Amino acid sequence: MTDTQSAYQPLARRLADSGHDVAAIERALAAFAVETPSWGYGDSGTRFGVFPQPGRPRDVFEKIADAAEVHRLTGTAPAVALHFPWDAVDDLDELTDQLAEAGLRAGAVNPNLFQDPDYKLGSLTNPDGGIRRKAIEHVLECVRIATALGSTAQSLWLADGTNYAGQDDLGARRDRLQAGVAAYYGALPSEQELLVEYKFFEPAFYATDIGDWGSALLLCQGLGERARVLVDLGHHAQGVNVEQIVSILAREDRLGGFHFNNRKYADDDLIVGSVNPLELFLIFAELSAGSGSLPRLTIDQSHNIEAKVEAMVLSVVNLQESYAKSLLIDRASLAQAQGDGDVLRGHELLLDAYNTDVRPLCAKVREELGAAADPVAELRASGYAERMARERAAAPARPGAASAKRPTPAPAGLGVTE
Ligand SMILES: [Mn+2]
Repeated sequence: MTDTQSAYQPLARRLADSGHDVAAIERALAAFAVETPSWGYGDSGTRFGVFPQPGRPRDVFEKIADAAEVHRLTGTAPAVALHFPWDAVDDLDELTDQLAEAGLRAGAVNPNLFQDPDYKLGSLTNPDGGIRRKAIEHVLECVRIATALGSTAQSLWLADGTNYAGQDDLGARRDRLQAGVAAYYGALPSEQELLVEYKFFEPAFYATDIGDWGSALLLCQGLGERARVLVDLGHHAQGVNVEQIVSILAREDRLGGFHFNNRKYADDDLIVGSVNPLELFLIFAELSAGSGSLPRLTIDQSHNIEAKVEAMVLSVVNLQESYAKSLLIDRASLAQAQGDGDVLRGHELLLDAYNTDVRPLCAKVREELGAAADPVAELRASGYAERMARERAAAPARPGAASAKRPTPAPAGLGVTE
């Protein structure tokens, strides 16, 4: 018996004895899919500094190779979210081919409306009509790129906002915002949806134009049914109940997806589940409660000191385990306890699922997918990071692709991630 089997069998027996359909849970886990972000593989840091890592990808093709390694190890990361112009290439067909060869697909396309010096006072909400038109041109270009790559979503994070009361007219900015996103939404082919992300502060420090889930939801409701809200776990004030936001948006059929990361203080972009694994579980508890169909699940991390591929693998594993735990919630007993007004029985049932060690179950499903029982250990044993460091140091960068390094030099901009 392998290590995986000897740990799995008693767990599976225990789950079956307590009434769980273990085969159905394993099917759901096998179908679970996460998008990893191209920008999470390259060098990034804080506004204080960036620590270049050996073997870091220099362009989107090398980022795709890293993403393929994450998928090989986890069996659960088949798509790569892309960001333009950071991932710009001369030939989009070449990018499509590279994704296919790597066994991956294009995830959401993310426009960049925060880095151009013209956007100092905003992009879609800028008081200058010429700059607003430039911003709209860029998002329309992203629609064309997504169409060429077969991507099915635009993922909009707008850094726009003001730093001082009186800097601009808040109502007029809202009007400009609505006009801008209407132009964006109106250009989408039917297979693409628009995901609208919100963030309460940074880089704007007084009033962010899409600052919370309510203003994002109102915007989406004004656009049409293919506009949905994207929840980034790092974009709320301390103590906000994110799982309740998830529940409300799902109820309204406006939950478009997630940017998973974790925070302790602000938008820290740390490894998923590293700070508050219970919050992550409670979010999955909401997602698993309904029809069972999941929205788009994307990782949004910017690693500073940690090894990038390893950090991404760990995040995917943490997502798998959190989702697996949410599938173990005894929903019938939970409904019974809630109906009875038994305050702590419901809480206890959630904690029963949360405290179950699902690692053997996830390992077994990963092995059946042809991935690794222990992805982090296998990554380390494989020597992938060292091999990339050698090969990429020896090989010239590929022509026709933008540099993986964010084009703004430190210190400006590097602390800003969406
Ligand atoms: Mn984000």
